[in-house]
Amino acid sequence: MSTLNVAIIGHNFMGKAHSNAWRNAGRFFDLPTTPVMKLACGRDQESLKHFASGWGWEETTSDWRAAVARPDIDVVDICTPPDLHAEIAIRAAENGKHIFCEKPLALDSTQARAMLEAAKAAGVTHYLNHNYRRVPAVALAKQLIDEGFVGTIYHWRSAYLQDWIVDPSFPLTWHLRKERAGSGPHHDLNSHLIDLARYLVGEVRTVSATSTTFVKERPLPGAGAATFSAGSGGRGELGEVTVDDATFLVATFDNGALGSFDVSRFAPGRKNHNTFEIYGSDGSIVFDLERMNELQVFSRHDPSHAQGFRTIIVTEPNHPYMNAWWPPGHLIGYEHSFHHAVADFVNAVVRRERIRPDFEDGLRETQVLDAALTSAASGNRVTISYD
Ligand code: SOE
Repeated sequence: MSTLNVAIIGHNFMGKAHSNAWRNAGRFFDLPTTPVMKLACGRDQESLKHFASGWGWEETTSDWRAAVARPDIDVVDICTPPDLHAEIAIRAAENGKHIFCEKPLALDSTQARAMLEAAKAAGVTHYLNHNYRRVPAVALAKQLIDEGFVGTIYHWRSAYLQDWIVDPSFPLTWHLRKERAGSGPHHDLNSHLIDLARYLVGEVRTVSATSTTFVKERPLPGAGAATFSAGSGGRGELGEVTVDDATFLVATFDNGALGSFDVSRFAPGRKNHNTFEIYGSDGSIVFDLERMNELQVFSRHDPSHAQGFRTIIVTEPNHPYMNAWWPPGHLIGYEHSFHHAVADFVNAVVRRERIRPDFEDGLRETQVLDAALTSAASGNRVTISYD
């Protein structure tokens, strides 16, 4: 397989981040085959053609069903809002395409299970792009945990806070409608935290969640309403917000640890504040995406007069992924985690190996998301039975 022809569906923020990675990952990582940016698919033809020419996609189409059926396409990259993920992924699998899908996997567990079953039946590679697993500092945290640095894990404390929706004049985009997004920051951001918790701590067994919606009506979006900036651009009419604006949950893990997950897009000053703290019998690890090249660690085995949190600058060549980039101290950014995902995905496709997180991880993550929604609605703690 000398090339992998890629079709991307969706061309906004994630479309750009993925395009950058498809175009450049092979320049920094020795890939066993060359990804070809073959086909870009979207609804707005003018912006699609601008996107395709800017990023180097060879062709464009408005027909995703035809795109995923083309015999010359090997990989389908799904960058649409979550409500389209299931139909596209299942159709792509049925056509024998490998699938690179943005998070969250699906609107609910029923969709997630159907996606997993279709991908397994087709024998294709299926990847769920929780890119933060592939931030070097996060991958180093995993390495340290596996080496026993923290020992038995007692606590997982996490938060994912942003502020781009706090302005009541922000329009009613798809992110604020349940039928499009599944939920608000719960699907958007807790999906990331749950994936990181599963990666670093283990399976979640029970959840107790509380949600609220602060702004219950918003201006309907005008044409091309900006996704992440305030200002309505709307037509003056108001529409109902049908998702949470914030969800806080407490969880227990199979390994006995206790966890907390706080997500909100109403936290002024928090721009992309994805943070976790892990406390164990032997030590602690703390990560903050807004300082993504750093990892804070504490070891109880340091000499007592020298104990304290210390900062690791995660840019050494022996740190995960970093030997592909720059000399120590030369920091990398958000976009590099997508390069790492594309490189690992291409290797998994060629080697016919599982890449994590995949749709099975996505199903379990969605079962946690669903359980939390059930808990928030009932006020009761919910136990998850992964069947
Ligand atoms: C918006 O909350 C968003 O773009 C998420 O959808 C992404 O998954 C996250 O990485 C950055 O913020």
